[in-house]
Amino acid sequence: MKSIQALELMANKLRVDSLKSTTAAGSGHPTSCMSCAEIMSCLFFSELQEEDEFILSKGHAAPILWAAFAAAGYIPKEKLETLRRIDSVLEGHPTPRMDLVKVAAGSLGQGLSAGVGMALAQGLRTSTGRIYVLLGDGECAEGSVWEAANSAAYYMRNNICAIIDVNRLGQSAPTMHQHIKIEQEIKTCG
Ligand SMILES: Cc1ncc(C[n+]2csc(CCOP(=O)(O)OP(=O)(O)O)c2C)c(N)n1
Repeated sequence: MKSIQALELMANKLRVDSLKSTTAAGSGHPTSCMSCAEIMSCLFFSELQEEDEFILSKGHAAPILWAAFAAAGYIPKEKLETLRRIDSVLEGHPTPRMDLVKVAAGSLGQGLSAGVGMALAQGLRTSTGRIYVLLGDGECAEGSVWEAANSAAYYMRNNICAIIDVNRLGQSAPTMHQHIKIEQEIKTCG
């Protein structure tokens, strides 16, 4: 496990690499990468084990997933510059065209459902691996997220971990709850 300081440095490296690749591509969602840099750094360089799986449900943040794979040594760093090129497997959203990706993501609200399926399959294989799913807070407005959460609870899977990047923003406006504390919200609603 790396030190907190090393994880902080790694988060910033992932930010820089995401900015560089989206700048080279001339498109993408760099700010969605910026807000989840610490989460990605801690997952990839402290938490994930050999048998674990990771699903980037907020798939538009793919540049930081590619940056994490490069930093972990799975793909050459130079390849990051090929983001979104027609002949590159580093697409704007993750797809299994890139062999480290198991689940296509980008249509928001679907990653947790896929993760629950994978968690059930891990259980059948008696694997000790866990499934980690990273969602956006705007994405959580999708009802399918909560149906998946209910399924996970129903089947009592304890090998799935959903992480929400609460950056307060959706695509074009703040999210419904932003950073407001629940108690405050209840008070406002009377
Ligand atoms: C089903 C679906 N609807 C709409 C979109 C378009 N879209 C792309 S990013 C985005 C905002 C996502 O916000 P959030 O989940 O909070 O992620 P952030 O980028 O803030 O981390 C939307 C609506 C989509 N990709 N999928």
